Amino acid sequence: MTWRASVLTLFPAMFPGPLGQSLAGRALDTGVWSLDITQIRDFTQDRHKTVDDAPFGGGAGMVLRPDVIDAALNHVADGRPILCLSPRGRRFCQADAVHLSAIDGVVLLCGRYEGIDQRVIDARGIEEVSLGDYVLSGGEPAALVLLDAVIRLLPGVMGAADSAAEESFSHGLLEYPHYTRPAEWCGRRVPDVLLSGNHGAVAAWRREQSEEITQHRRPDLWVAYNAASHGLMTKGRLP
Ligand code: JF5
Repeated sequence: MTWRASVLTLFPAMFPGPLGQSLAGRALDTGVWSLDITQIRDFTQDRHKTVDDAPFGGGAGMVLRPDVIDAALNHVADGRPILCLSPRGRRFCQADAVHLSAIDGVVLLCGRYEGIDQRVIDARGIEEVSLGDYVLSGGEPAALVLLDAVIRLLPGVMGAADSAAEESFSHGLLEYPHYTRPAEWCGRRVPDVLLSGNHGAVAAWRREQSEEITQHRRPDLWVAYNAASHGLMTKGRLP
C-alpha cells in the first residue's frame, strides 16, 4: 500500500522540501507514499539535549552518540532497512532505487558532524550509502535525492513517457540529445535525420549518439555496457 519513508534528522524543517512539490508532492498528498520525520534531539537524556561528543582517540569534529541514535531508531524501526547517507557508504545506484521501491519503505538516518558512533551502525545493521564522492554538510540533501529516485518509481507516480525513458537508461547508455521546435534557432538547425520521417534512420542516429556520448562522458558505463555484450553482433565483433 503506502510506501513509508521515515527520516531521522537534526533539521526536520528541511523536509519534505522539494519532495512536497511536483510529482512527489502530488503522490505524497494522494497517499502513494508517506513521510514521518523524527527529531533526533528529542531522544537525548540530559537537559542540554546533547546529541554529539568528541571522538575517542582525539581528532577534529564531533560524533553522534550511539545511545541517542538508538533511542530515536526505537521510535521508528520496524523491519524496514535502515540507511545512513554518508560519503563513506557504498555507492547508491538506480538498481538500489528499484529495489527500495519494491519493498514497504525505508528508514533514513541523516548524519552530521564527523559521523555516527560505529557501534550503533553495527548493532542496528545500518547500511551506509553514498550518493557520490563529495562531502555535504549533512545527510539531509542526500536523503531528499534518494527519496526522489525511489518515489518516481512507485506505481502511478510517473507517466508512460517517463517510464519509457527510464527503460532506455536501464539499458546502460546515456540519453541521446533531444530537439523540439523551432527547427532553426539562432542559426542552429535540428539534425536533418530527425526531420526526415525515417523512423529507422532516427533510431539508428539516436543509438549512435547515445554510444558516442557514453564513451566520451562515462567510460565506466561504456565498459559495463560492452561487457554485457550489447550490440556485439551488429558491430561485427563476433562471428
Ligand atoms: C555526511 C559525515 C554524513 O556528505 C554526505 C554524502 C555524500 N555523498 N553521499 C552522502 O552525507 C553527509 C557528511 C559527513 C556523515
